[in-house]
Amino acid sequence: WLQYRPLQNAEHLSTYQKQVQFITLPGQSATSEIIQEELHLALGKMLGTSPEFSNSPDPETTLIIGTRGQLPDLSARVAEETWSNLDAEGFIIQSIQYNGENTLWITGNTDQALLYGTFDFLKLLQTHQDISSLDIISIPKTKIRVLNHWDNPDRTVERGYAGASIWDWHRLPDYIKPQYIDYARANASIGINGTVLTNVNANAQVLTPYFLKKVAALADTFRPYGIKVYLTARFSAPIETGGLDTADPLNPDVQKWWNKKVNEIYDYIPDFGGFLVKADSEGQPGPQNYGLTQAEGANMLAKALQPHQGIVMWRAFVYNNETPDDRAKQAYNEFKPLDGEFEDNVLVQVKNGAIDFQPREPFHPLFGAMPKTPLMMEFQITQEYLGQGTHLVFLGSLFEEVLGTDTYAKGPGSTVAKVVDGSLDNHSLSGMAGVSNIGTDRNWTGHQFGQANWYAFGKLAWNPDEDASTIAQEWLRMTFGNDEELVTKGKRIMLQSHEAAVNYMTPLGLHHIMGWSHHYGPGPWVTDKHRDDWTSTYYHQAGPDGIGFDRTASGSNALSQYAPEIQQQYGDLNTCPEKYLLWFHHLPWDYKMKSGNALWNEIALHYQKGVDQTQSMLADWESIKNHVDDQRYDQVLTFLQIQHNEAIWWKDACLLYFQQFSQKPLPEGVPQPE
Ligand code: GCW
Repeated sequence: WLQYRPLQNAEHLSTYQKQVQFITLPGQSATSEIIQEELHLALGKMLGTSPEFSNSPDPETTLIIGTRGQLPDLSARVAEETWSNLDAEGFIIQSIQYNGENTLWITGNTDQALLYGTFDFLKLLQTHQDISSLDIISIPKTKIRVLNHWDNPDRTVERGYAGASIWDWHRLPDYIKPQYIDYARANASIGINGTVLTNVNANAQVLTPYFLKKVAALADTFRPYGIKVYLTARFSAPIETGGLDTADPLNPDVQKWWNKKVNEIYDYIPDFGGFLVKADSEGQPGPQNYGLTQAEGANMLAKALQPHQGIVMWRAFVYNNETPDDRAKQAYNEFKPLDGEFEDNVLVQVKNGAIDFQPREPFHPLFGAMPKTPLMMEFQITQEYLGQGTHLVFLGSLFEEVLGTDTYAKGPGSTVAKVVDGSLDNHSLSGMAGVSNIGTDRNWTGHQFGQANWYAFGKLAWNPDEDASTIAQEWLRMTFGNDEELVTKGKRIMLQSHEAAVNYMTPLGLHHIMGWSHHYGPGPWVTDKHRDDWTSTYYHQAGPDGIGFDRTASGSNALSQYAPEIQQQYGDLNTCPEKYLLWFHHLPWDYKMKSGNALWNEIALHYQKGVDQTQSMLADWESIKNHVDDQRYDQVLTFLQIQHNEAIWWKDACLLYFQQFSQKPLPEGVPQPE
């Protein structure tokens, strides 16, 4: 999206050229240099101009980019309260009269804010907006906006579908690949201010000096872009790399070891962000090994980081596959009682849903349930359960749906977004994490449209209330151009793509019926063949009597973990949104849906609809062929064809499998699989 496509004869060309002719940029920092370079690149490519830069405003100035401190005479134009609200990252873009000229002013309290403002200004030009009278104030609503790389030290990427890890550990610290710079530019342009470089499942070697030197080189590269680095910390590191015989968080030697380790990290990286931890989950060690709570584990690391202002992002993805209880309930049961017990520099990082990044899940019941603890959202940008590297699924819609849902934690209007941005419970620490889909693939994300998911994540982390449709449109304009037909059709493809995937994979609240372990393609017959608690019907519970997971009081009662309003709404078949029906209810095959159709028929029609939607996505893409360059056109086309064929595969496989229980014919309009 930083393509800076030439405007050629576009309507605004001459206005833009005039507005950027003389730029005042008083800053001297590395970040100021980046601003200047970005403007050179962007304005040269888009407008064919090479602006003149000066350090202080002169009479000809048309664009001023400076902080409050750098421009004392201008700063009085902004109210004291606004300056304070802007904090370190918020920016203003304003049209002003200056020396009798129509001048644009980009300002904020720091050079970092100016960089964000500059990218936003360039977005306005890229998307052909009127810039004659601007009055924009943009302040991020969350503090920590991070990518989570599931990148291993050997450069494999867990659930990565875009090639190897971009971190070329072997050549670091001496060789800084140009991709790192572009990575930093792309992230800064959407407000991402941190990156966890390593996989939550990675071993402890990432905390050894051998790696820390390399991490420091990346931190130095990213610093002027406002991006901090973080690392994953394996709980058993004191044993694995420290020579201790325990990792018990209450053992003073263990605490000492971590204090020392953290001090050492800060010697390498003075502004190190902190740790992301996966504990007591899927084989990872944790405080449970010592009979202790998640809070006791997190607090030990938090204490080590406190002197350096570092944070701990402690994942709530804690579950035990040997527990016969509903997996969807386990994180809540583990964490809810610990509310108030975490140190101030701990965020609990919660996946959007209680199972695992399914095509659609109701929001995680922890949101709204731990008012004394800052809860960080964890979205998955990489499409583990959503067609991986070949299906076009715009996740802006999924993120928007989750963030916009009301938890009722403090009455109506207590949306997940408000929990996450800290406003519901007055937390100053807040954040959003996105599991990265970036790799060494030439187009960064494997699928061209995977970039849109990275983009949407950044935008929604900055402002969790932004709408997916605006984001899609912006991204299309910057990535493919401003042709109206292209934008209209491209948007139509993107905005129906998530619903399409839900339809052809897991309609009406079905979940986790993907192929075992790899999670690609259908596999309702095998849920997890290595876990005896998860039988072949664990998640969908299909049998002759019907289908769906009863999570009401007559079943696992996971529903009781939500606020009473949600319990009532989702618990009652008349009001439960049909998109969550089989998540919460087990129903007979002939259960009558709102449409009047029997459940079996409705399931079949949803699968068919998903197939039809992929067909129309394909047709829309074909119809905009002449607006897209051949290379990108052909790749997306091929992937859409794969997606369409695989939607049929999903439909046929799931319907044939479920039909053995329903014993019913397919409804009209749904062809019998061959
Ligand atoms: O769903 C699972 C994934 C694992 C992942 C885990 C997690 C990083 O299949 O690959 O491990 O989630 O989020 O920890």
